[in-house]
Amino acid sequence: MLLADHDVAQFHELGFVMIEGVFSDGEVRLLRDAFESVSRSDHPANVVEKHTGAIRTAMGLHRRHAVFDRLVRDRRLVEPAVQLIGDQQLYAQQVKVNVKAAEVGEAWQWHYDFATHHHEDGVVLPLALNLHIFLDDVTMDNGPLQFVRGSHLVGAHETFLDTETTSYDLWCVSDEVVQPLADVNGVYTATGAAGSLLIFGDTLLHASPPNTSALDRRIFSLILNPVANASTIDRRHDWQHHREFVPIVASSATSLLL
Ligand SMILES: O=C(O)CCC(=O)C(=O)O
Repeated sequence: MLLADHDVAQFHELGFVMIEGVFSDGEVRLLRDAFESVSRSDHPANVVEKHTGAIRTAMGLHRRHAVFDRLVRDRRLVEPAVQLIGDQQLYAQQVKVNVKAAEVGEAWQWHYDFATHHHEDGVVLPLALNLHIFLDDVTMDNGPLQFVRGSHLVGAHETFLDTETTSYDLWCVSDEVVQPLADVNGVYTATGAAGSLLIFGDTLLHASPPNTSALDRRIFSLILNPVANASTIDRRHDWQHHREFVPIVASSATSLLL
């Protein structure tokens, strides 16, 4: 699946692109079931929220369930990534579902992914793409992602390591840095139906508020990075940054349903 020219243009201008209706209802059900199965296991890659113990994120999923192994090779993810990054061999750097459970799902602070990839994993260039599939309808109330439009064009923002706010350590950007840019460029809130595909780059400023609604908000996330730009530091768990730098080959299958 290739992106239309206007989607590619939007990605370069704003730093993200969203396409609704990419995965069918049946595929979304399959992915939710696979997630429910891995989330029940006692595994260190299931990270829980700081305040309630509800699951926050489940990582390393392509190594833990056959459906996610198929998904990381799905042409609807791999082909647009190659199109946007350029003709490079890509590996699966991180494979997870960020949950944000109804009423207890906590925030993700303002950050850009490359700050963590660089500081923690020694990745040299901000080339990775974060590809999301909505596993629930994402609304204004259940903790949608927010992006500062065009913030990927500004250059490196000053960062700090936040080990306090949530259970997941993250290199963050302060509100004092984000706010002036958000005032000028505007903020886009990524709402949409389950089955939507959202793609954003490594230097785009983003965050998401707590889930104050009665509806879960589960989002699958695959980060693809060029093999030539692989991590150089092995400090974090493998499930936080995989070190099997094997190029992903897009599958010829047109559906996840066998
Ligand atoms: O799931 C969320 O709300 C935030 C996810 C995020 O920030 C990320 O994938 O980098």
